[in-house]
Amino acid sequence: MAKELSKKETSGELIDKQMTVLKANTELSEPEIQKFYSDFKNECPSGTMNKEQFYKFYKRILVSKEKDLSFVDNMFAVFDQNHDGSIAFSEFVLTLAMLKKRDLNGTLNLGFEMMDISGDGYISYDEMVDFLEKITEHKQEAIYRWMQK
Ligand SMILES: [Ca+2]
Repeated sequence: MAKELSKKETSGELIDKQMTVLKANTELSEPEIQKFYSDFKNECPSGTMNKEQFYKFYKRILVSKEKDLSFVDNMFAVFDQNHDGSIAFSEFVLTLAMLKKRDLNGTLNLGFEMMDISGDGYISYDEMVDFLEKITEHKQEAIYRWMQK
């Protein structure tokens, strides 16, 4: 789905089909999506967000409190759902909506996608080690306690 949308998004405006998909899969209204789109186009005039732009976004929005930038690559892989190296508007909005939901399936999928940097559907030994190395001791303890419940 994201792959189909991203091809068309790079050149033009948000089309009806994209709006329908985004409205159906998020709790956003049409004016909210249009506002998101106009902000997105301001930040990313090309219509897609590259890693450098995502780094700035991540630093400003997602980790403004703890300043932990170790997960940028992992989060980029989560947003870049079709793994073409950039984040299309639909990928951006759908992933933010998924992050906001926070149900058990969403949390598990997020954890898996954060580790699966290559996006091949498997977590390699190197991906696992890389992920665990980025987790601070404090976070490891929190995960351990969560697993004990
Ligand atoms: Ca993409």
